[in-house]
Formats: sequence, structure tokens, C-alpha cells
Amino acid sequence: MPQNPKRYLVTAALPYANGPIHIGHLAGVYVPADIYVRYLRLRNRDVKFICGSDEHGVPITIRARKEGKTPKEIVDYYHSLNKKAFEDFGISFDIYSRTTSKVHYQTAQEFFLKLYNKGVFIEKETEQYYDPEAKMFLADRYIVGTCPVCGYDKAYGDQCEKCGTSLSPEELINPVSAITGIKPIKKKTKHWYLPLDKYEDFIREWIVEGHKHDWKENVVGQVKSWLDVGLKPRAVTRDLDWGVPVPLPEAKGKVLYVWFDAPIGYISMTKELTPEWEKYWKDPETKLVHFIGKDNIVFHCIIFPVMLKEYGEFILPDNVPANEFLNLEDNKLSTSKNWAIWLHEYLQEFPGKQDVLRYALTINAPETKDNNFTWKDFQRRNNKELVGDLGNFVNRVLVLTKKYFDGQIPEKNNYTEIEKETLSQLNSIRQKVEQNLKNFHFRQAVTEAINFARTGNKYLATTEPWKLWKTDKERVKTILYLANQIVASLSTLIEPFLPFTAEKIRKMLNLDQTIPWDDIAKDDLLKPGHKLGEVQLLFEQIPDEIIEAQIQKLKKQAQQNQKTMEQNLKPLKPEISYEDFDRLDMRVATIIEAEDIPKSKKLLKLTVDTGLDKRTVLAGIKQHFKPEELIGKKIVILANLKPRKMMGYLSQGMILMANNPDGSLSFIVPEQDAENGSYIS
Ligand code: B3M
Ligand code: ZN
Repeated sequence: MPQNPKRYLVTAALPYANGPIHIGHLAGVYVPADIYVRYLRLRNRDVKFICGSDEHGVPITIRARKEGKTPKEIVDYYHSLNKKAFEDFGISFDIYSRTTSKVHYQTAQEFFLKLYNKGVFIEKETEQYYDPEAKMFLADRYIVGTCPVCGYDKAYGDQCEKCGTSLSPEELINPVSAITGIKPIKKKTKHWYLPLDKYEDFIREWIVEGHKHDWKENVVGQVKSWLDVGLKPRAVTRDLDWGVPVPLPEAKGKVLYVWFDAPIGYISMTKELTPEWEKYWKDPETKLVHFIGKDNIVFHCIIFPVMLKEYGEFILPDNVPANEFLNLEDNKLSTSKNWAIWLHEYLQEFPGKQDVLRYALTINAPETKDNNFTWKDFQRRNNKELVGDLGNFVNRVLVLTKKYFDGQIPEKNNYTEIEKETLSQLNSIRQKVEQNLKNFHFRQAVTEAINFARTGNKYLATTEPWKLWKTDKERVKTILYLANQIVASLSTLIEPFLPFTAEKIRKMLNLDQTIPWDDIAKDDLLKPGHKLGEVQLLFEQIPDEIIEAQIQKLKKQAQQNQKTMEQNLKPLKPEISYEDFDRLDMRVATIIEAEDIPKSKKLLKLTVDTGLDKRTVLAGIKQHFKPEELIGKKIVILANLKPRKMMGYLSQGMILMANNPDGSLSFIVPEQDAENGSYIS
């Protein structure tokens, strides 16, 4: 790739629309990507920044099932929530679309067909894991078991989150269904496979050999270790009812694997953005960069590139600067354990302080290893670096200019050694910022940007204009002239990292245009006589109480979580006699019909075969199960409960269920050999 490519296409991993965005997502993917893109824009590069919701795949359907909602309801909700959170934090996508768009369906299907017609896929009918109770094949996250590589016992059917290995369900040791917890059986089904093993040489040459010096070590290292183990053909279709339908007549009820369709989302979203999308994807003079977290490396460095290469025409990524993970107060961020700082909540509690979080996350970015976010560090960085170094410098300069020169930039006189020295230092800092940005070293880049302000502070502290004002006004003019130029430079230099602050500085300087990047560290950006705007504080001290409150809130969140888990286990009921128990007539039965009662929010109408009779039972399980998945299910029923009229039907009995602490329900299922009518004792 030439030093200056004609254009850039920057993508940020498409977040699953199954939950809100937290600081880990921002730190690992979206803030670094945004910094990079803002920098390119400031350099007048032609760049498009693509992102959107990943709306398919098992994470979505699992969430929907848990909440008793449809997948569509889930993705609609989280798509708008996340879109807004990104906007609020100044993540400046050119488009934030979704993989349920029409364009995406067409693009993904066309992509599949092209590879299909080229004979790229292997078509195979195999036995796959099937959950006879849930009546579905168990792909991806619907199946869990022990990772054959690292031994982690909660690995998913598509990937082990501990060691990152990409897996297929057959490789799991002791697999169980994530839906019912039962041991799955095997059932025949047909799928299409991408024979990754054929591309080992291509990947090795391209990444392990070709990019060993310019890609991050962790990325090349991961790719290399997968190649060393050997790649296997990977199914790109699934037996699911949520996804992009496989565009073949013989593939009814099958959809594309989410990791087949999602990266194509980058292409379809570019299409939605611009009619010129092809030059961003097909001209070799485009530099394509994927920002992702480390768990997505295999998909962006192996599977998607193989797809692109086989399709032909497309360029391959020029870099994939994947980050490691961010921890929170020394513990793994976790949505399910509520151990996280959610963006929308942060904004409620720290309104207007988006840049403080952007800063704390950038300076702690998990670039080369997992890193930690703590509230104490957040406070220190705000109080010392943002208030103390950056804010203080800008404020001092502007306030002094107001005081001595009525808010106008003074004329300068001759520079002395210190001015020359300061300017040369600023120049070299600017180069360091550039160098680090180009190489995706954002922590170092932002550190240097703050050093720019520190250099300004040092200049003021050494020259002490406030001491000279009485005796040498001409000298003070020169000092504040230069100090204002440094502030002007800062308004552009910090823009990629702290866009809201940059805007505030421009306003205070009364600039109607952004200072061009190439002018940073020049000393003629503001002309003598130029009038400044209103001065306001850029940052404010965050006191201990506020930080303490956040730490307490997190602790509470964790405790609350623990408690609900425990509290939801109901205390033991008072003792009963055997006679009491014996009055209950519980029988093995089979559900033979199940239908919705449209008027009711909770109830399904079931017909059960109790061995003695066939009867109607109404069950409050609508939010947890679909009628069609119940038919044929063996259950236990309390058969001598007094019949009750509900919603116009007579309910004769009650189905026994386990009420789980998380609010979900599970059936009490007799073994397959228990017969209808058998009584429970
Ligand atoms: N939806 C993000 C994740 O693994 C995944 C990225 C898709 S990028 C094409 O959480
Ligand atoms: Zn593993």
C-alpha cells in the first residue's frame, strides 16, 4: 500500500443488537476507530466510516426467548438505543445501518450465490446436534460444552471465548443444549461449507509472512496459531428461522450463518451510504481497515478475507488493529452480571462529560494487553491531566488575554530563545502524534497531545507574564501572542480524541473554521487584533464523593445481582404430612395440542393426554414458549386440581414447572420411558 492511499474505508465491528453498549466496547473498538477517522478527515483524506447493528445470530434469538419477545422487537429496541449512544459520544460514523435492511439481504444472498455458482462450497449432509425437546438444531451459542483446546467448560458451539478458538459443535466435549440443558441427539441435515483448509497457504503468505511487521503482534500471533493447528471447513448455513434465508430452493428453513452475513454488512452499508461504494471496495488504492475486538480476529482475518478473495474483485484489509479487552475495577466486564458502565447511564450521571470518558478510555486502551478501568484512575486523569494540564493552560491564556488586552490577540515582538525552543518542541510533538496515529498507537498519541498543552504550560510557568505586566508590557504581548497560537493549535490537535472540547476551544477562540491539521504548531494562526469569544471552563474537578458514589453503585449492582439470584430461590414452605402429599394426584402426560389465546398475554391453551383422558389445561407460559415447540412434549400434570374457568375455557389441572431464579421457566420432564397416566409418588 502506498504511503498515501487514494481513499480509506474504515469499519468498526457491528455490535449485536442484543444489549446496550458499555465502556468495554467503546475502549476496544469505537473510540480508537473514531480517533483514526477524525484524524484522516482533518488531513482531508477521502474516508468513509462504516458501522451498524448486527441483527442476526443466536445471541439475538436467545435474548428474545429469555425476554419473551420476538427477535425483531429486540433488534429494533437495541438498534435505536445503541445508535443514539454512539451519537452522544461523538462516534462519527458516516452510516450506522442494520443487517435487517433490504439492501443487506440482497447483498448477502447475492454474495452466497456467487460463491455457490463458482463451486466454492462443499455441500454435505451430516448428523448434527439436535434438541428433541426444543425441536431444533443446536448451532453456535445454542450449544455449550468443554473447549477441546483450552478446557474451558462454557465454550460455545461456534467459539471458545476463553482462548478465541473458532469451533464447531462437533468439537465440543460433553455438549449440552443451551436451551433445555439436555444432552442433544444427532439428526441429519444438509449444509454448505467453506473449505477453509484450502486457504491456509494464502492466509499464511498474506498475514503471517506479509504483515508480520506492520500488523499488531497479537493479531498475527493468533492467526499463526490457528494455522499451526490447521483450519477446517466451516458451515456457512444454519437451521434457524432468524437470519438471511439461504437463496436456494432446496434450502427451505435455512439461513446464512451470522458470521457469513455480518461482514458482508460492511459492504451493504457502504452501498447504502454512497452510489460510489464500489471504488471503496474494489479499487486497490483504497486502504481498508477493520477495527475489532480480539474475539473477532478469526472472522476478519480468515473467514471474511477468504470470502472476499473467492468472490474476486474485492480488496483485502490493509490492517486489522484488534484490541484486547478492558476490565472494570479488576473484574471482567459482564453484561449478565451487570458489571459494566453503560453509556446511557454514564451520560445521565456525567452530563456533558463525554470527552472525559473518551480520554480515560483512550489512555487506558487495551492495545497490547488486557487493561483496567477504575473510577479512581478516571478521577485522577480528569483532575490532573484534563483540568490540570489541558484545561488550566487554555484557561490561563484566555483569561490573561482578556485581562491585559481586552480579549484581543496582541502584536508580537522579537522571539527569544525560549519561544524558538518551545516552537520546535511543539513541532516535534505534533510529528509524534501523527506517527502514533498512523500506527494505531492511540494511547501514546493522546499522551503526546496532552504534552502539547504541558509544553504550553511550561512556557507560561517559565516566562511568568503575570510578573512582567507591570514592568515589561511589550514582552507580555509576545508571550500571550504565542500562547494563544498554541491554544489554536490545540483546538485541532485534540479534535480526534476530544471532539467536544475541541469545539469548545474553537468557540472560545471565536474561530468559525477548524485550523487545518498541517498548520498545527505554526505561530500565525490567530492574527493580532483577532477578538476572542466568551471564556468558559473546559473541565471541572471531580470530587471524591462523586467517585465514591460510582464505586458504591457498582458494588451495589454486583450485590443486587447476587441477591436477586439468591432471593429468587423461595424459602422452604412449612412442613406437611405424607397424607397431605398423597392428596396430590400427579401424572405423566403428553402435550398433544397447543394454541395461542390471542386475548391473553400469558396463557396458552394446551390439550394433554393424561393416559386417563384428553383434557384442556391453560398454562401461563406464553412469554416463554411458542405453541409449536410444545407439541409432543412429555410433562407432569397435577391432575386433581379443581377445574377453573379462565378466558372462557375450563382449565383442568396444572402443569408442573421449575421457576428459575432468573425468571425463566423450565418444564419438569419425565424420562422418555415414563408412560402417560403413570402416577408420581
Ligand atoms: N457482532 C460483535 C461481537 O462479536 C459481532 C461483530 C460482527 S462484525 C462483522 O460481539
Ligand atoms: Zn478454549
